[in-house]
Amino acid sequence: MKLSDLLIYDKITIQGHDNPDADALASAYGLYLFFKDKGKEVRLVYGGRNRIQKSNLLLMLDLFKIPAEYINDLNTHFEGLLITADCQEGESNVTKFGYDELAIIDHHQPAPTCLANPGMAEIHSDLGSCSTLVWDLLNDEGYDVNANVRLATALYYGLMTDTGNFVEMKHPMDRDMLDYLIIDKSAVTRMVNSNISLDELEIAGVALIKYIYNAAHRYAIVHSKPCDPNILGLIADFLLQVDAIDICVVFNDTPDGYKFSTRSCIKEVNAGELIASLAEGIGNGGGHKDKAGGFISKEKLEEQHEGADIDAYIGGAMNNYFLTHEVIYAKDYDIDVSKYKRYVKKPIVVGVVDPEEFWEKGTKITVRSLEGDMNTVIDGETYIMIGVVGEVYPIKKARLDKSYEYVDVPYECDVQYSPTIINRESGEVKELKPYIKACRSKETTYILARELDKTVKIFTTWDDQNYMLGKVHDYVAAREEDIKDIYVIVNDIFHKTYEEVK
Ligand SMILES: [Mn+2]
Repeated sequence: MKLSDLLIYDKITIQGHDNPDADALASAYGLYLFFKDKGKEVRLVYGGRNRIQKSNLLLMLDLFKIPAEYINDLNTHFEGLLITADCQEGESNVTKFGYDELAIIDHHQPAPTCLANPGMAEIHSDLGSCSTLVWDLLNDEGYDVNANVRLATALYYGLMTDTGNFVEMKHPMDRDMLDYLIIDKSAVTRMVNSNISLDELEIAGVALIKYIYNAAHRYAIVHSKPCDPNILGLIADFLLQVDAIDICVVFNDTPDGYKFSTRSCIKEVNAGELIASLAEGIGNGGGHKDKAGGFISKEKLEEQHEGADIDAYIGGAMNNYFLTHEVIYAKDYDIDVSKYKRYVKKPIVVGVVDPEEFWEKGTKITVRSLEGDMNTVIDGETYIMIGVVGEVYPIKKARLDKSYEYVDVPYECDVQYSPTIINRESGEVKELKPYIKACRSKETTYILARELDKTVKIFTTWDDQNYMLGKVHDYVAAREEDIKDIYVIVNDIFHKTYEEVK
């Protein structure tokens, strides 16, 4: 669905969820301004038991002139189109009003109760905020949010509060928006300094004394009462400063599930990987190695772990996480060769880009892909390689020339987010795709590998600070010439790239 598809309606109402947070207000406001600009009769509304009371949100409404109306008459009927923003009509945190037509713009999990027909919904649950989604939809319409500093700052604040001050962002588009926005910093500072209400101070205080502690693995779990998502991050940051706590998992109830913040200060546990693992198959999670966030859907938890309440599930999943993860430090580890088979690399086609085609030597660049950001400098030596599943990594020119040859076939790779290259000095962004050349390995590479029957974390000989995660059915591999060079190859890449030597 595009926003311009909705221009057939003359009367448009945008509804945020009850008890709206900064992201609901910002994303609804972006939509409000767009349709207002197109000459539509627009309203921005929310329902629920209470009017907005939190001081940062009242300040936000005032600073950015957001015309949010509180509607408590349940018989209200909105003529024309109703758009629910940062929420889905049909869910319990969305007051039911009347409407003629319905559209949905949201970044939560698609709810089974969602009433919109698919052609009238944009739901992207991998985005950090609904503000990001609205920014993207506005971009597609050629609507520049930076032309209005109030809107740009509101969207920034929406992403900021939904991702624990940006540390829990997990999609490259969130970063794209953050790089793009030109904001009023003093407005953000004012809102940040009226962030916690007295009620929330109490919620955080109660949460902190009700922790569950595991002494063997030095982690704490906290199930907080419902509060703003950014309060979870504050609780988690505080817990991590305790000397006996290395890892913490903090969560609370939302209408459709549970929102999480995780923290870790030890290299053996990556906070982003931990929450992704806890939420696997029943939600999503990601972020950084020290701070991350995620979500578990109530519906899916019930479906896949029948009868489990969230506390029992998290307790069990944390226990399991530490029991089933083996840590390997490659430099002190000898593989048991008898358990490994010999494989040879297939002559597969990968993509390569010379960054000097974009900017001159010495330019600091970021290559952004679905997997995250890779920072490097254009030095005439380092090229960018794009692997079989769209993964991006640097390769030295000497190694490229020695091991690969260019081939005259079109480079094809189907990925959900097309990798971009960003000039960190000028901010200019370009898509990598048109510049990718196909090349093929010309060496015969042999490895020893075995399929994993349990999860491993490998600290390789070239990076002893960050582990590579190998899950069940992935492969642990060692180069035949140097069997200390141990690493993980994920299952689908392994089967596309290697074949057994019989
Ligand atoms: Mn949101």
